[in-house]
Amino acid sequence: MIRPFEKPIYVTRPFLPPFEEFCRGLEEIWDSRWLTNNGPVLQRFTQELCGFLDTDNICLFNNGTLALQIALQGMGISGEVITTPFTFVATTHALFWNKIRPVFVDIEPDTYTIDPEKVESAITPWTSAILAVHVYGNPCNLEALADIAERHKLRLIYDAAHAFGVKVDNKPISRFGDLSMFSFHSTKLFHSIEGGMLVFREAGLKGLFDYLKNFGFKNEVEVVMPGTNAKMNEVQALMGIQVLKYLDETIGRRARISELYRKKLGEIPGIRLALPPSPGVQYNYAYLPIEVDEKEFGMSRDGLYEKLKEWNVHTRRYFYPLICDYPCYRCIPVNGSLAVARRAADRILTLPIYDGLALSEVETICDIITALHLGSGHEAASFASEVEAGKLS
Ligand code: T4K
Repeated sequence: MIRPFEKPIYVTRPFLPPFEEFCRGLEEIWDSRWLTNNGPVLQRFTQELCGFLDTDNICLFNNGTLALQIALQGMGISGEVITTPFTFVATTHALFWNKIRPVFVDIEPDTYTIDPEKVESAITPWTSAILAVHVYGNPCNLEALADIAERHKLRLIYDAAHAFGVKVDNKPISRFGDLSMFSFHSTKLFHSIEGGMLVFREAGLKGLFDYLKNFGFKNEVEVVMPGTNAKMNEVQALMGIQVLKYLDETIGRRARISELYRKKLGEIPGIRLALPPSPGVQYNYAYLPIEVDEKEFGMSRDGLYEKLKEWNVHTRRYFYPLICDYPCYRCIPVNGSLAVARRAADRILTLPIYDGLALSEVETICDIITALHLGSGHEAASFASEVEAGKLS
């Protein structure tokens, strides 16, 4: 008999390096008494990332949202930017904070990334850039977007928040487009507690980004522009250095989890794994999105989300609702139909995947989903009533 999990199974859990290893790193920070403002650990982290990504053009920030805001500001993006509504709300917020008008267009059904054809048809004289998202770490249609950007003289910016470690034709995903933003938030497979990174083509942007993240200071007495405070601190950088050491192992373990989900869920009618194997792409297995077909599965995506909670499995509906449906963005006219994005927002559920999730736990999650499909969720119902009765917390 399948039993509900005793402890909650979350959609993700941060990877943590061995505690003693982190403490040794902290000792160095204690000894130096240098906590932030471009300290030695941040410089080391920057060097390591330059090596990892094979470029000198990177800049680190205290989170991905501010990194993206500063990228748009530093690149002088204005007017309209064509973007996707199927993403985390920070993608659009970064435009808003720069007084840029988002133009939402539909996504592609297989990768959930922005549809290049829709991008092309939304271009106006006011369009200055495309802001595309490698959602779940699925690479966008890189060639088509580059072609459109070149022909229309638009900047091509990638929100690569989910895509650290992804490679296309053996090249880091940051090689594509004018600039990519990565999030190092704790919920990401690679993290620095909180953090963000810009990787860019033009070396000249580095100085600008450095000013913008540090109040615009050039030296003690000169402020060259109205910057903000978006610096990564030394403890964040230490976590980043230590997590980076384990990245390959982490991705390997996630690949095995993903494979097991694919095998087990592939047998259930109405469940489709939304991570298409694609030639030339090395995935990072950051998320485990599935599409639920209510008719075939016998339960809606929301029904499954609620039912799984009764089994102590806490999935997420990344990304529902669509950004254009949030009250603060509802006033923005939408370009054409968003049928594919709406379907994805209504059907996708992201299942637990993280380093430390045991394969036996994945088996159980899949067994629960199978049981729910077959309509034999009696144990779940009794678990829920025990919770209600205060027998379980
Ligand atoms: N662009 C895109 C496409 C993004 O997805 C994001 C962020 C950004 C831009 C902005 O980057 P940042 O400024 O965040 O660097 C989470 C993250 O906070 C957010 O970083 C992420 N995307 C988004 C997709 O997910 P929530 O509100 O879902 O997180 P939360 O706190 O509910 O955490 C999810 C689960 O993770 C929890 O149920 C339990 C677990 N958890 C979480 C934390 C923070 C832990 O076990 N330990 C933890 O410390 O937004």
